[in-house]
Amino acid sequence: MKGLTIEQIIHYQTEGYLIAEDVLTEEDLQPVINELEREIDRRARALYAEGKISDLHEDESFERRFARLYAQCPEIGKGFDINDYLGEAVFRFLANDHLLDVVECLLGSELSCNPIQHLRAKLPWKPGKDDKPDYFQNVPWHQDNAVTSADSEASEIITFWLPLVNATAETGCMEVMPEVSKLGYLKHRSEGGTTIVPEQLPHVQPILAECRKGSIVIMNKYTPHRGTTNTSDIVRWSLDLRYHKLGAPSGRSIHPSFAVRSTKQPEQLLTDVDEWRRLWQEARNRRAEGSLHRV
Ligand SMILES: O=C(O)CCC(=O)C(=O)O
Ligand SMILES: [Fe+2]
Repeated sequence: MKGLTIEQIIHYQTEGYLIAEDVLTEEDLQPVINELEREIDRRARALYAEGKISDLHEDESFERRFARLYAQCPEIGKGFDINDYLGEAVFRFLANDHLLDVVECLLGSELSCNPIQHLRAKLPWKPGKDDKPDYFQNVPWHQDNAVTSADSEASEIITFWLPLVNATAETGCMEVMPEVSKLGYLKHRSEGGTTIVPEQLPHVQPILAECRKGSIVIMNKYTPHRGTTNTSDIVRWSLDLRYHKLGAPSGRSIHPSFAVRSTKQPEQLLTDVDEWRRLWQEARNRRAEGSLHRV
């Protein structure tokens, strides 16, 4: 099945979210996982050489190794986001055909990759072990619209959240509020992590959006959602990507958007990873990071 069925599209339009099952194959995801494994290994060796970790855990799986290394030195997670390490496999994945066939069903054939995108390694967390789970890994109730600039008010920016391991109640998945997106933007506050103000948080039974590896949780920019904690002993790796129509404001114009699919202007497509890296480098050189949230 290419893209989404009409029933899935209607579900997304009415509920404000959709769990699209089995969109991505092993072949789609493995290059990204391989790249992350190489990056984890590179970081581990650098920290080992500096004497900051004593055990490389070379034989641990993708699902466990990062947690073992992090426990020895949290610095391993520093600057480990899509736009920081700028890996080629992730860049190629941003234009993955199976993924874009789904995006196209909701946004049409002229597509831009939105620069608000993250790689998350949600670490195992046991209640009582630490005071509070990390905010970036356990985001509270919010709408993604809260982290975009006002010039993108009219842009349809859609979130595609996909795990690289099975995301369950135990490993940590998304919780979403169905239908609430119809209310539009709710007021947020930024203290303690960008979140909907308690007075405006709707009293709606949330859906636990468990999502197997290969499936995707799709949400619109007004869908309230949060991340649940990871109480398992594996790392819940995920990517959250966003797309919008080519030419529409991205909500973060100081960072690079780029064309990933276009029948009208195919010459606009960005396929050169070095150009993508250059665009980010350029943006980084001029950005005033202080005003940005990471949700
Ligand atoms: O991965 C998570 O736990 C939260 C992700 C999120 O808020 C998003 O993808 O917009
Ligand atoms: Fe979000």
